[in-house]
Amino acid sequence: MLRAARICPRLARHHAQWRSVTTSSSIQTPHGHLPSTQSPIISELKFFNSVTGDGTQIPTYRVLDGGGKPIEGAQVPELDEAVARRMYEQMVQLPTIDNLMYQVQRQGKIPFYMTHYGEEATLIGSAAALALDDEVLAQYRELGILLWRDWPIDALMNSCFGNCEDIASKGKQMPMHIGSAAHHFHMISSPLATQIPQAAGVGFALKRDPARRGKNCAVVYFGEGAASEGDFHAGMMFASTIPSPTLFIARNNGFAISTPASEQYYGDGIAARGPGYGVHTIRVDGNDVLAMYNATKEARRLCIEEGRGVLLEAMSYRVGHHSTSDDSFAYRGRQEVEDRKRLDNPLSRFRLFLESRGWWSASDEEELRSRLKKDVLAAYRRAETLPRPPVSEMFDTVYGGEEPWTITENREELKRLLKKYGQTWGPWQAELQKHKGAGQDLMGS
Ligand SMILES: Cc1ncc(C[n+]2csc(CCOP(=O)(O)OP(=O)(O)O)c2C)c(N)n1
Ligand SMILES: [Mg+2]
Repeated sequence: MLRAARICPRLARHHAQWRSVTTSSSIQTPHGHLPSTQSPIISELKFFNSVTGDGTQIPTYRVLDGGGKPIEGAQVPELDEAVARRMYEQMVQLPTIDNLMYQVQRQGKIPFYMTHYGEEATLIGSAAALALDDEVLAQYRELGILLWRDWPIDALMNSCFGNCEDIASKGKQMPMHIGSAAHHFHMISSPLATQIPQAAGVGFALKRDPARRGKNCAVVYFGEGAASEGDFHAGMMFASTIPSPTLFIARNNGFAISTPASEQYYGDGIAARGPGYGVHTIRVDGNDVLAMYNATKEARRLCIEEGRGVLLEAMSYRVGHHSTSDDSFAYRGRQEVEDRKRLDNPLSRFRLFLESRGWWSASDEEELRSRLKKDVLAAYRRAETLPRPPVSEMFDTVYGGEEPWTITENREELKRLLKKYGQTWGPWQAELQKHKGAGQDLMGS
């Protein structure tokens, strides 16, 4: 009473109205008198801090053990031999490309590269479970998805070198900022997590499109570090409140450059956040390609059938440095990395499984490795010798539609400078020779 007497008249009026509504016999709420929740009423004063109910961590779904044997009760997916072999081949292709491109960057031939070591199963297991025309919005460490969709290695090399055959960006993007509209893989952009709310929008667009509704979903990949951005929450919120078939795949590889995952969250990883948004959620052993395959397939089914978001957290370990701009031994021990590689290697786990089925042999392995090496090397050599795009290309297709005046001014300015210095100043002369047309497309016009 005392308290009621102290509150302002407007609030007192509100309280009186509220009392009359909640005591009215016409209101039938099954759980008492709380208008915005179906929550049961209890008398025990109790806080909670776990989504499992009993305080334990969210479990991790797994099919194969470390020796490639199905664990008790696990459902092995019905993959035929050809698909299973292709999955393994694609997994091996990733480190083959990474080994070469890392060296190529070290030789100064490309400015940047990012490896996928340790995440081969996360990438190929999920890629194989998606439809080829599901819309993928990725972060930057997801080359495996595009390769699974038959994006040629030549295309990757051309984009790393930014040469005249780099179809997607004509040399405008950094290496590993890949994309291909034909492969339903949206162009990577550097600012972390921007792809997450965009994916919820793409999912919504799919839902509105009669030709794709119930057929496709949007799939967004992001690291556990990116999940600390506000955009993660915005994306989850969109997909949950404006329901859209959006599959969120968090690659929890333990690091965001030098920040360990333990400093990225205090709760139970990324998966614990899903139920907060009313989103179906699963945590998966990301080093187990069959677990990733099964979980992604089911997540995709849920997404499409219910037209709602689903969250999958793939647990793995980033074996490589963050990128060629990073030396991870400045913040983690060499031994830790060696131990992880030895104890839980996604490639050898799957290879042992294939061998146990009689689907793989030592000679298959030898043949594969030498074939992949040859193919990757050939693509690299081709890309390295191709010239850069004509200089004027850098201003084209930056924006769709009408060209903004800033681009027009930039082009005119460069034309003026090239005319002044392009044929007399050594460094510019040398740079121009690397471009198709040696700058004549601008200087001559
Ligand atoms: C908004 C924004 N902040 C910071 C960066 C710099 N940055 C690039 S990658 C990265 C770490 C991301 O880690 P994670 O999301 O876990 O992905 P991983 O590299 O482990 O695959 C950071 C901080 C950025 N690109 N964008
Ligand atoms: Mg990470």
